[in-house]
Parts: sequence; structure tokens; C-alpha cells
Amino acid sequence: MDLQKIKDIAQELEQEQALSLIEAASASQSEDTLKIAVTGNFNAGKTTLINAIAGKELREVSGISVDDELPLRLSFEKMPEQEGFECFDVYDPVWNEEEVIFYDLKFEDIFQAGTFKPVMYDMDMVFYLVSALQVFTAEDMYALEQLKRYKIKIILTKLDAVDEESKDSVIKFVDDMCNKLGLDSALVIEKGNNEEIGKHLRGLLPSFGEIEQMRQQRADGFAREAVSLLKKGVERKLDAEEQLPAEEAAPEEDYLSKSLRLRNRILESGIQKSSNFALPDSKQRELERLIYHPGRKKQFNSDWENGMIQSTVERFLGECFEEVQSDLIDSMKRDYRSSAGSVGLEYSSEVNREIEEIAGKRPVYVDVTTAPEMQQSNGKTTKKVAIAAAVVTGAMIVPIPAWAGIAIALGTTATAVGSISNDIEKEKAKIKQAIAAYCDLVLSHFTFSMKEYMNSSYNQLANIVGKQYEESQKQAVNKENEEKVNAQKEHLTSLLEELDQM
Ligand SMILES: Nc1nc2c(ncn2[C@@H]2O[C@H](COP(=O)(O)OP(=O)(O)O)[C@@H](O)[C@H]2O)c(=O)[nH]1
Ligand SMILES: [Mg+2]
Repeated sequence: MDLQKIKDIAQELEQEQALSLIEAASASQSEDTLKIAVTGNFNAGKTTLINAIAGKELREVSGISVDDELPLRLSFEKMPEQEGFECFDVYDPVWNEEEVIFYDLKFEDIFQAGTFKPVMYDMDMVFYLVSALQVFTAEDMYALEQLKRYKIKIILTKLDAVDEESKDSVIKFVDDMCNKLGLDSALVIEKGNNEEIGKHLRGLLPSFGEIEQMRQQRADGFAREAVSLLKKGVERKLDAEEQLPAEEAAPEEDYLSKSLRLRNRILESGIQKSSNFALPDSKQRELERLIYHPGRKKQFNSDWENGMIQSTVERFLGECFEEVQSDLIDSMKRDYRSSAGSVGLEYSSEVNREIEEIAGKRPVYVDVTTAPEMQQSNGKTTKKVAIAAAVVTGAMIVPIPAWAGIAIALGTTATAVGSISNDIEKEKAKIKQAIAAYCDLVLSHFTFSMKEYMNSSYNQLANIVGKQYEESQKQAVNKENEEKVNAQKEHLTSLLEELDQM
């Protein structure tokens, strides 16, 4: 198995447990010295056993747990100190031949957050101590499960502390348990002399050939376990990635404020455009001429009354509107291009269509109504022509007040430009004046409504552009995310294939 490759994958996935398994699998185990971990539950008799092996009290045995107590290393030749251990070198010709090192390890020295501590990476064998007073506790079962890759020998301690009549049943229970766990039967240590213990333990040591095989098997076991952990990890990640594209990606934080700025720029262009809008004076004179001359010729008769003003004013305003409209469309397109920047280029043909849609509705509508005959206070009957003009821009209707209002304001005799009178010549000047005032009013209302029309058109454009910008940002981020997710999926799938082949 390619341990380096597995390690790389474990590192990439930040799988601590697999990483520690790989460390354990790849620890250098070429040395001849056999390393044995003496471990087991608190108070099981580990230190007592190590002392017995050493033939002297290396460390005081105690019924109390000392948290900062360093694990103990016992070797039988002069060896360099090992950091994190309390090291003892004991000369003993018998053990020296064996080239073995014992470690007195509490659970805390072995395990950390469900993984092995590095001290376990190159252990060859585990002497697992079980106290006869407390056989196979839950902690024991957990530890033995974790240590299953090691060659384990169960050592039963404190049997001397058990009632004579219970001993056999305790031993039987321990043997059955060992059997169930697939372990050799336990070594029972009666409290006896050190030489005896030494002899027993030496008998448990594996031969050179066995050591080689054990090491290989353990390394393979660790590596396989790491691979299967990694596979599970990759599969979980792949599952998680599958869920991702469904979520809408959030664009950069400031995209909304950018979109607001964009809207504002366009709105400001509209406000500026509309506040600068004015019809030239010549338009008023033109309209006055159009109304006055045909009216006079026809003596303001009923034909004129019924149609002339209506068609004249309507057509005139229609033409004015067309000029304003095409100018507005051009300026909206220009302002959009300069405000929206790169987004503007990307969407310009779409937005140009929208602009024509917004501004392109035919909006001019002028309504002229005839007022009923009215009785004047001096008894004369006057027929007034009330002219109501309205400019309709899209959904917006701005009515121009009825003509009658102006006529009244102008004075007593000429009640209206459209008054049917036999004495038109005499009233000429006043009629002219009234027509001028009428035209002025019509055109100033037209101007006002054109300003509104521009503002509302720019408003709609700003909305479209803002939304478009937000949409384009979202799409860009979504696309980027999707690409990332796809690349990650591809990568994970290839990792899974590699792990499958291991
Ligand atoms: N009766 C009896 N007591 C033992 C035996 N082994 C250890 N003890 C006692 O159990 C206690 C804990 O032993 P210790 O070696 O410190 O256990 P550790 O916590 O596993 O290191 C001490 O009081 C020892 O004297 C044994 O085989 N028989
Ligand atoms: Mg101890």
C-alpha cells in the first residue's frame, strides 16, 4: 500500500484519526528492539509489574492516580533519554539478551480523543493487565477494541486478593473472555518473586520471525483501517457536495450597495434630464397661430368648436411628444451605457429593448369637451367651450384644467376663446390674449407631464438595471460556486477511486 499517498489524502481531508493510523503503520520498525506497552485500567498493577521486572522499585506503587506522572520506560541497556518519559536503564543479563523495552502506560498515555498517541506507533506488543478484583470493565472492553491491531497478552493480576473458592471461577471467566476476544489465554501472576515473573514474561515474547510478521500485519491493519476511514470521509463529503448546488449562492457582501449606487446614478440622470427640460418659446407661438387663424377664419363656428381645436392641439402635442420621446430614448440608452459599466455592455441589447418598451408607449391624449350653455348674470346666454387637455404618458394621466377657468380669469367680456360671438373683431385683442394664455397653460402642463414622464421612465430603467445587476452578480457567483463544487466533486471521486484500489 502506498502509505505516503494515504497520508496525503488524510492530510487533505484533515482526518486526524486516519493520520494517526498511518503514522502507526509507517513508523520505523526495522530495529531489533521489541517494544512492549504495559497497560490496563488504573490500579491494575502496571507499576507493580514493571517494578517486578526491573527487580527494584523504580517507582512507588500507589492506589492514587497522579495526573502529571510521566509514562515510564524501562530498558536493559544504556539508552538515550526519551522526551516525555521517565527513563530507567536497568542492567539485567537475562533481559539484555531479549533486547526489549517496557513502557508503563496509563490510558491517558495511549489514547487521545479516540486516536493513538505517537507513543503507540511503534509498539510491538501489549501486555494488558486485568485486575482479578475488577475483571473486564467497560473501560477494558473499549481499550481492547482500540488495541485490536496489536498482539495483546492479557495478564491477570491480584488473583491473590480473591477468595480461595472464587479463584477458579474468576480464571474461567477471564479465559472465556479471552477466547471470545480471540486472544490467547491470560497469564496469571500470583504475587511472587521477581525471577518467576521475569521467567513467565520472557516466555510470552514473540520470536524474531513472529515479530516481523506481527509488525507487517499490524502496519497493514492500520493502513486498511485508515483507508476505510478515509473512504467514509470522502463519501460523506461527496454527499454534502451533492446538497450544495441547491442552495442559492450569496454574492459578495457589497453587491447590494453597488446595485443601489447604480440605481441612484440612473435616477439622478433622470432627475437632471427632466429638470432641464423645457419646450422652446417658439412652440407656444406656433400653437397660438395654429389655433387663432383657422378659428378666426371660420369665425369660431361650430365646425371649429367640434373639431379644430381638438385635432390641432392633439396633433401639435403629439408631434412635440414624439420629439421628446426619441430624445428621451437616446439619452436613456446613453445614460444606461455610461452608468452600468461592464454590466451595461453585457446586457445592452436587452436593456435597449426595455428602454424602448418603457418610453415607447404612444402617450399623448388631448381631450376637448364642450361645456353646456351658461346663463350669465346680465341675462345673455353664452356657450362656452371647455377644453380639457390631458397628456397621457404610459399609465400617467395629467389633465390640463378646463379652458373655462382661464376665460373667467381673463375678465368679463370674453368669457372664452371659443365663445360664439357676433362681434369677434371687437374682441380680437382679448381673444388673442386668451389664446396665448391657453397655449401657455397647455404647454406648461405638457412640460410638467413630460418631466414626470422622463422621471418615471428613468425610474423604471433604474429598477431594471438594478435588478439586472443583482441577477448578474448572483449568476456569476452561482456559476463560480458550481464550478468549484464540480471541481471538488471530481477531485473527491478520483480520491475515492484511488482509495478503492488500495
Ligand atoms: N494483592 C495484590 N495487590 C497488587 C498486585 N499488583 C498491584 N497491587 C496493588 O495495587 C495497587 C496499585 O498498583 P499499581 O502498580 O500502582 O497499579 P497501576 O495503577 O496499574 O500502576 C497497589 O497498592 C499495589 O500494591 C497484586 O498482584 N496483588
Ligand atoms: Mg502506576
